[in-house]
Amino acid sequence: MKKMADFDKESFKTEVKNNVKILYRRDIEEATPQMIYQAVAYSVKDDIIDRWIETHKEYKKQNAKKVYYLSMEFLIGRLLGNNILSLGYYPQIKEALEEMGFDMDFIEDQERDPALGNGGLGRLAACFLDSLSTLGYPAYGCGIRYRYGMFKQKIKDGYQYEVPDDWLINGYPFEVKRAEYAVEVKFGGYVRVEQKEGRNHFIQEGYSAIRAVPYDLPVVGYGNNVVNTLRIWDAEASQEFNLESFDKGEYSKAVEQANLARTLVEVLYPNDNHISGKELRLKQQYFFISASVQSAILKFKETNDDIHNLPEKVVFQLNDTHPTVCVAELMRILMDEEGLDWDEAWDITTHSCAYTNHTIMSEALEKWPIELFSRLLPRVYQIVEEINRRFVLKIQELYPGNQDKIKSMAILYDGQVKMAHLAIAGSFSVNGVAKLHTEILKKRELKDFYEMRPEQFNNKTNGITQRRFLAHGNPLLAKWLNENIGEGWITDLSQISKVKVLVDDPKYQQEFMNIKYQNKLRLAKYIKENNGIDVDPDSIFDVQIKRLHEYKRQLLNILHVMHLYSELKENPDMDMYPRTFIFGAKAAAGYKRAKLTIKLINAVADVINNDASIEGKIKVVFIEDYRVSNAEIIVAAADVSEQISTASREASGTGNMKFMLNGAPTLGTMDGANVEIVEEVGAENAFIFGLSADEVMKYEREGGYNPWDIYNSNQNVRRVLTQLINGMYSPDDPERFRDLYDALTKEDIYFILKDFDSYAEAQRRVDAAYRDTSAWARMAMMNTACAGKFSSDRTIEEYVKDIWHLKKIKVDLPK
Ligand code: 26W
Repeated sequence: MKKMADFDKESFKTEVKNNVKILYRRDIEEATPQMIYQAVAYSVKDDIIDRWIETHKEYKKQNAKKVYYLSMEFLIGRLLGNNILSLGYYPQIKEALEEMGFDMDFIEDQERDPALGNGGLGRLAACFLDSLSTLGYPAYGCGIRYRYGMFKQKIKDGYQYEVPDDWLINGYPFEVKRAEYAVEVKFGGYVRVEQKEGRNHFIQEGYSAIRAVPYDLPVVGYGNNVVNTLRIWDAEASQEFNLESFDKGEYSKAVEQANLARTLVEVLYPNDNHISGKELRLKQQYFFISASVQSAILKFKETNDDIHNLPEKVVFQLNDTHPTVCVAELMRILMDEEGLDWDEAWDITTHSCAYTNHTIMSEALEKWPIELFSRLLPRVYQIVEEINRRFVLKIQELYPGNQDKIKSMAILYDGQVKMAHLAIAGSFSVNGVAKLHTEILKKRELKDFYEMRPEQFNNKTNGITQRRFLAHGNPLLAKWLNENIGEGWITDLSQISKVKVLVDDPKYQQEFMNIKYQNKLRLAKYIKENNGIDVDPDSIFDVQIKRLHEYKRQLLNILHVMHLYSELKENPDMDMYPRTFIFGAKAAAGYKRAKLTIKLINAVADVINNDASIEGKIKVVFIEDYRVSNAEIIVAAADVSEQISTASREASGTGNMKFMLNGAPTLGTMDGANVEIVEEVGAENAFIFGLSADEVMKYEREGGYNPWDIYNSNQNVRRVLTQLINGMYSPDDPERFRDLYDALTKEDIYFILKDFDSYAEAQRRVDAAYRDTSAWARMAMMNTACAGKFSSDRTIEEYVKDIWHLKKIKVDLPK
């Protein structure tokens, strides 16, 4: 076995050279940067493998309880840099590469972002895996190996175009194909009932079978030798069945299966907070769930012989409703394959599954037509029917004669399968992702369920991993922290509060702001290279990066920019601190209004950036293809964090936490985790504005408000609205932005006009505050110092304590 404990620079270099030869039949002098990256990655993987093996030996030895984090999305971002950091070799490898004539950042840049997720939910899953490994808890992430991940965004003429993300094109060095763990997943056909030994046996026949083949990715814990597994499933045609079909002359069936295998994992649905209702998506869901549950049970049986003990050794966490079919699939396996009766199986299932809700947006609540569901999953559907029948009986028992309760809680209703209801019925825990969000679930969205079983509900405020978003993304600040408060924060973020004693000291203030400045230079360079725009690093970097959605209100931000610009044009001597408004956002491909908002941002950027008369006081930048890797650069450079969703709509937000940690105060509404951020940092260190969640919800109960009242009474609002339709930002087509105008003036369901004045006023407070250099530095430092709560390590400890009940594992490397 390779010596694992310490790093040997010379043998590393030799290994890299060797890998180039083995992989590409080339000498290192002839290798492309991509080849070097691959060769380095394989060397690093070599080091990981031993730890990976040891970790799993330990799990087996201890017969440890594991969490299976079931998620359709894992937005892991690049792995090379992070893995090296976790192994503790970052400076050594950087040095070794330098000696070989390569720049570490440049090599890291060769890696394609594995973008197997849309946004918050997928990134949270990735942060959770990082924390689970670092804390030493046994865990599997289970997901899908999409052939194409989140699309790449190109901006042409101000419009978004989607380009397929062929992330596997060069091969992905960190994955390991585990063909030996392939399982079969069945779709369609019919169910035949057979009487045997006094009980019914349910046999699915005439189905299409797909081979689910796992690829494992290592999830490397920081400095502790623990390596968990992210298992992503690929689909292959089921060979045996194909031959059989061909024999029987069922050519179409065989071809059908081959096609299904090809299309099944082809692409990630790029919708965030909106269901597409497509058959293929339900297939994806069942595919990865059936495969994951099967493999979890096989693993369980390796070290346990009584299936009744499953809940003591296995917990399935459902990341939103997307994996909810898990409840019925587990029931199917326990009854049809393990031979348990209904009550035993139900008891095991409801002690093994737990559900996290990530959104209250009604468009995102998953429902499947019964016709589709039962055709695709005939046996699973029978089980859902029975779960529903029993669940409805229980409701009737509790609330005799109350039809409304059944209407609002049944799993099958109106010809649909309601996945959230199935998830709640089948889980022992239901959690929201921030305090406010959980309260809204209890009081409004899931009120009836909460009343029925209050003890089932709990809150787990989200978090982020400080290892990616500070240690890796902001190396200068990381170094400064290490020097001034020690390295403890890397694995215990509560220690970052030690920064508090430094916030009033001019020397530290200056150092802190100088680091911010360096990071702004790094971002300015990125923007110059990628957008061709010069930005002033002395201006305020005001950043809004997140998926584009109406409720997140990028439109409010850009309307305010338009307003500022008008003010400046009317009054050229207006005293304003130079500001760079930075946006980054992908819109779902079919989301017209979101795409139009991108066009508007770019149109406004075009006009403003090219108007020499304002002397660069305002710049607007739309960063193309916002993703995890550039997020790390952008977040580190931000002065202001825009978190401006309509109150009550953003379940938590996690970008808000990344900015806070990197010393950017929040400009935001009292929504999602912003509420807790303000609780931690103090209202004086944030810029809060707008309606509260209660106020928004009150308006909503009363049927909304009338935007024309604001139009008529507020000149500033009227001016920017008029600019939307008078061709100021679309001279070639004044009607271009009519849809945005209509959305705002007809209903304004996101309260953009309602919050406009309050937002503009908060922006003036930012402008004023930034001028006091020392006070601003203090505020920025306070944000960093108070971010301790928002580590995903804290979140994971809460999940472990309240839901998962796992034990920490120690992994020692053999000498
Ligand atoms: C079915 C289509 C679909 C796809 C994705 C529906 C819903 C989703 C997700 C729930 C959207 C999402 O990413 N939600 C975000 O989850 C984050 C992690 O908890 C929160 O921080 C965000 O507030 C929430 O919008």
